[in-house]
Amino acid sequence: MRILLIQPPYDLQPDDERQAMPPLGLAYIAAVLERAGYGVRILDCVAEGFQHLTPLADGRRRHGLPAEALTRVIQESDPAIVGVSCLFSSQSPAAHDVCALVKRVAPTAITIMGGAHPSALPRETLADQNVDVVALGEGERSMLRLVQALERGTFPPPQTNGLAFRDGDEIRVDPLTERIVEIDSLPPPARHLLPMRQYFDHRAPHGSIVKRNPCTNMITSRGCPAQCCFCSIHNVWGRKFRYHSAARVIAEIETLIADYGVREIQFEDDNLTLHKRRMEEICRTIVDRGIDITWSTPNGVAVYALDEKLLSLMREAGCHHLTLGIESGSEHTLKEIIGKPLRLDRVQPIVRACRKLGVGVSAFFVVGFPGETRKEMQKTFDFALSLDVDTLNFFTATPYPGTRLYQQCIEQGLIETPVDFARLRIGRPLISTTEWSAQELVGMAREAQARFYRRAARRHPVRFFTTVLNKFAREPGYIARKALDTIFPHRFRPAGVDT
Ligand code: B12
Repeated sequence: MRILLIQPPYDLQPDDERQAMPPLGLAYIAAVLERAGYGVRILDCVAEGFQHLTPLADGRRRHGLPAEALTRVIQESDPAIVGVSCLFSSQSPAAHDVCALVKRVAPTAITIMGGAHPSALPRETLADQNVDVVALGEGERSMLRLVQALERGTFPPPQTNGLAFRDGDEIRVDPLTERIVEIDSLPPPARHLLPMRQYFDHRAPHGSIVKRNPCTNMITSRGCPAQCCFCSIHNVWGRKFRYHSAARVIAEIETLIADYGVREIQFEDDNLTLHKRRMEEICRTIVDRGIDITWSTPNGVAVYALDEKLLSLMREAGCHHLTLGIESGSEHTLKEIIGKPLRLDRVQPIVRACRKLGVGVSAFFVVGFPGETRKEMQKTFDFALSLDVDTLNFFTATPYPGTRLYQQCIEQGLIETPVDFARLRIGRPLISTTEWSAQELVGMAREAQARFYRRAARRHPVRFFTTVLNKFAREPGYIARKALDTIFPHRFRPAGVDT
């Protein structure tokens, strides 16, 4: 059984930075398949086609291998099964194009798509005849079952838990109910199948705050119990927090150092520190063994899962930057609209503790939820600007499929249907209410962001310019746009342009 797993290209908005990092989901799946004796190839179109940008409509660009190069790999691999990852909705046009190409080049191959987007919308995904199967949520077991069944010439597999597929004229969806309880039972991600050297060379990891290279990513837990209305990750992992043991995390770090000379790690967990004792054990072991690693949390950590003692230990264990998902400066919005279990009075002490310890801090805020008033948004801007952080981001609420926000927007007719998934990006507001329009949100967020940049440049010039230079080295166009926005924040661009 020849199996090819593909990370499709990313579709970039006009001023997006290029990013390329190991597709850990495919690497976890490949490891399970290899352990069961199957030969697997992973093709990361983004890393392998890093220099390649194909223009699309609306000024967007497709970043990654062009169709001709992908065709060659499919021909060479002659796969029986092709797994395609579709982590975010905005990647779905590219993921469907990859499936179409597979069906043209290798018509007998079975295509299976997995990731956050198809997990939330299996029926819509299977409306495309080029997709044969959808994996719902974590894909290791479902993929293995599918491969084993196909090898025996059986389809659908006897156990369909976690799979969706066409059955005659019908679409069958069997939601994932049996999640992997002990995730340590999974082998470590098969990084040996990834072009690791290329990720290090491209230097385009998650966000630009990297202290040392080579830098790579890890994920040490699955599931987040919080019920934030805009977050879609429960479609992949569910809400129960499951985690790798401290010993397993340390072993993975040590392997990354030994095999690839890694010096920095970006933890992509949704709630890295939720299990405090585990986090303490990870940090203590790093310190006790003198493991030479620095790390950050670009996907965000929850303020409610941090305290000063833990922060101090994290700092000692190499943590140099934390991104805090605060979301709102209004208690009402946090509690009644978003549903995040965060008390705002906990935020300042955590930010101050980070400053005291020398840990850099970024903060994420989101405005523009249906039901949110201008006054509440103003509270968010004021609160955010009261924090002594290194970087601040104001995103506009984006209705990702499978979230309460998406459901609400569809039910109340707040977004256009059919939804244009390519436009589901955090800086591109789609929602307008009777109180404010999407276009106004862009202006408000941009004005607040500009105030932050101006203040940061005045108060902490060295810190500010180091951050800017860092980004400039990677994407000069991006910095030029941000500079213009800061100098002319009132200049209105059409709605849908990134803030
Ligand atoms: C790192 C990351 C990124 C990286 C890219 C990651 C990569 N190349 O692997 C970057 C920084 C580029 C990124 C960008 C964005 N991201 Co992002 N990202 C993540 C993050 C934090 C971790 C992904 C990860 O490594 N997971 C760990 C691995 C093990 O899990 P996995 O990849 O999901 O794979 C498992 C399953 O999904 C499934 N699976 C996945 N693929 C396949 C394929 C097959 C064949 C099968 C069978 C199964 C399968 O099985 C895997 C193993 O169990 C997730 C949140 C999260 N914790 O997962 C958000 C997440 C995927 N991102 C999200 C979003 C919204 C975005 C953006 C759109 C945000 C924005 N800026 O507007 C952008 C899109 C950029 C673009 N150009 O279009 C959302 C997706 C929601 C949606 N429906 O769109 C998520 C879920 C976050 C959230 N809380 O909602 N992101």
